[in-house]
Amino acid sequence: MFIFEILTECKHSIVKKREIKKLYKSFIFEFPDGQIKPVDFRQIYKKYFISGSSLEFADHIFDLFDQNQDGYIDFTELIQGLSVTDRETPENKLRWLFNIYDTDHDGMISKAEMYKVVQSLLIMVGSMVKQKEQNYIKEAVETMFSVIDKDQNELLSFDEFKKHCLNDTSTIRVLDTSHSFE
Ligand SMILES: [Ca+2]
Ligand SMILES: [Ca+2]
Ligand SMILES: [Ca+2]
Repeated sequence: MFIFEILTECKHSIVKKREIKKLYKSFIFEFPDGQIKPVDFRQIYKKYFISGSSLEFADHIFDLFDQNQDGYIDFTELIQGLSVTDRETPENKLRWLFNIYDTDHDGMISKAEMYKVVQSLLIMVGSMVKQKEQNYIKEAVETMFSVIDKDQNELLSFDEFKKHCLNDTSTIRVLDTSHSFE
């Protein structure tokens, strides 16, 4: 089974040791040298993301996964990147999550960025996004901004984001599709 399909299956729970072994087997089967290259990642992206959506986003996600910046995603980085383990501190996790949403790296999350990323992540974990859900995402983004954006400048700073997420884990459940904060 394709590794992203397995990850979709376990997206609602933190992956157990036994499941990690299973994931590792599929990972090695698909990537025998233990590394995902940017070109592989683009192919995964094309298969799982909306057709016609920008490949820049694939490269952005690739960079975030490639924590040691060696140009490859190894198994550990993949698992950590998909937030299916709970080893990291909340602060690190939030920073990672924040960086996913801040696609232009300007230190702020705009509504457009949040909308685009929520949509892309839903598709990455295997949900089809239908028109009805697109409206739902738009509403969810509006609601999130009305609560999180304290100074109402239509942008979320890391500070606003962190303060809110540490107090309200339901936001994390929406933003982090792996539900790993439960
Ligand atoms: Ca790496
Ligand atoms: Ca930004
Ligand atoms: Ca703000």
